[in-house]
Amino acid sequence: MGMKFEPDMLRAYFIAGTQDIKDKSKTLQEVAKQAMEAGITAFQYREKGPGSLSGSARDEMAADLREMCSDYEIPFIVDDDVDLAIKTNADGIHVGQKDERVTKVIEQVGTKMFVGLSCDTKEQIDIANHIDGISYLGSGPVFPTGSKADADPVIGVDGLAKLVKVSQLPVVAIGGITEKNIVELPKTGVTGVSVISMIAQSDDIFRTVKVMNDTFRV
Ligand code: TZP
Ligand code: MG
Repeated sequence: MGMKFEPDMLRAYFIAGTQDIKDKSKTLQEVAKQAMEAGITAFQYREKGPGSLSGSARDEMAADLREMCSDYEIPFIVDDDVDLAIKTNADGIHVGQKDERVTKVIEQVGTKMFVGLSCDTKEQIDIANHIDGISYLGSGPVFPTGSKADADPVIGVDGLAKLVKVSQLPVVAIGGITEKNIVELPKTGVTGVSVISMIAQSDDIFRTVKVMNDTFRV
């Protein structure tokens, strides 16, 4: 049984896989550890796309990151892969609209972990509102992103605010969030932000994570 979901976990949510570390003098473990030291509130392991690991290399990376999250007492969340999530005793699993259908994932993970779902339209949120077992929604991309080749169209700050209004679940913003544009997000009603490049390519992870926490601290 993993950590129980708390909306606070969405405040400074870091998503990363090996492919997101562009400066190859650093490892994902090193970047993730700095982010944890700096105070991220959740970590999602998303090993996907060109430059990503597979097989036993991925399993070993997942095990390392899982252990680090336990040490720092933040949830370890796995993107998409139910088997990897179960194998690593993840606290949560995040699924997209194109991934295995969320109701099936909820059945598979039972009460072992919490479930997050990506929703970019009002229709998707209307459906999610009626599914038992979803803890939070991720909505975006709010701004143009370079981290996801097949990203859906940008929804913008106003689009995000409209989605938050119809959601009965806490919403975390995603996509193209920077230390500059993050100031536009609290007014939309989101609980926090989830970022890849803002942390993975930061020149000062402590400053970056502080900006995230300061922007959303209640
Ligand atoms: N889903 C929608 S946008 C995105 C994902 C995984 C990428 C977010 O990365 P970044 O670097 O924070 O824009
Ligand atoms: Mg996905």
